[in-house]
Amino acid sequence: MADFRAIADALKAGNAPKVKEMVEAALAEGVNPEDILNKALIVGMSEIGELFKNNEIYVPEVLIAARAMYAGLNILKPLLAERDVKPMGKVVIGTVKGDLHDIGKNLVAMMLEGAGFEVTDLGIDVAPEKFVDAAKAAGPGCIVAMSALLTTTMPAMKDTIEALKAAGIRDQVKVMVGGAPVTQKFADEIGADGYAPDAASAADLAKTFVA
Ligand code: B1M
Repeated sequence: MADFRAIADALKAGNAPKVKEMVEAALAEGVNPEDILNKALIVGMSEIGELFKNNEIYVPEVLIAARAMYAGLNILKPLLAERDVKPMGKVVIGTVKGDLHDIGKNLVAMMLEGAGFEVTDLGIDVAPEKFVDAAKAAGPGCIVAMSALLTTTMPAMKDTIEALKAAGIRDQVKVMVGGAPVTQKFADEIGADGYAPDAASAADLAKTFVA
């Protein structure tokens, strides 16, 4: 009988080989891949998010846990695609134009993926038009997630929202922003739909957009 709790705990301990082994064993037993995703990987990753949010663990532990999550997720992905299991929602994420910082953005992308979202990571130095093209490709209802670490690149978030408006798709997407210099006040000023101070809160916020 698959032990979802044990898989979640191995993920939290960052034990990628163990996660891989237990996911494979669960599949061999005939356990539904969706159950492994929802009851083991997402549970473990969301507990990691809480610990990180409460400063009980730090970036290295999150990265190690995320690596263990991917060890399981990479096995499940093709099976979930075959079964046409719908993701929680779609997110296009990137660090805005002019900005090369990606450690925080990568953590946010990992937490979103760990929460069951299909994430398209556009990388760093992402121009507004590139966000627009990716949002069009992801389709209505997707989330556009932008990260900025420099005060000088924060205006690119507003530029991207303006580009979404100019493309006629602003009302079809949700926009969330974050990064060390970004605040709720700034998010409100530029007309974003939401702001999150950390990666775990970003996943929580994204869930509210698709609820
Ligand atoms: Co740069 N850098 N940097 N840097 N760098 C800062 C940001 C800085 C505060 C350092 C300082 O002066 N004290 C400063 C910015 C000052 C300002 O604008 N106010 C700065 C500067 C000035 C620069 C350069 C201009 C330096 C130079 O060349 N003169 C240059 C700019 C390059 C460019 O982007 N065009 C530069 C370059 C670099 C490196 C390339 C060397 C490197 C980046 C490597 C990389 O990312 N691959 C780097 C680094 C590492 C930093 C610091 C040291 C660390 C940033 C980081 O990764 N933090 C940083 C100083 C600091 O913060 N102590 C600094 C860890 C990460 C987990 O946190 O990214 O905040 P963070 O992400 C958090 C939250 O903010 C949130 O969740 C994450 C996890 O909880 N979050 C979101 C992030 N995105 C989100 C999106 C969301 C929601 C939440 O929704 C979509």
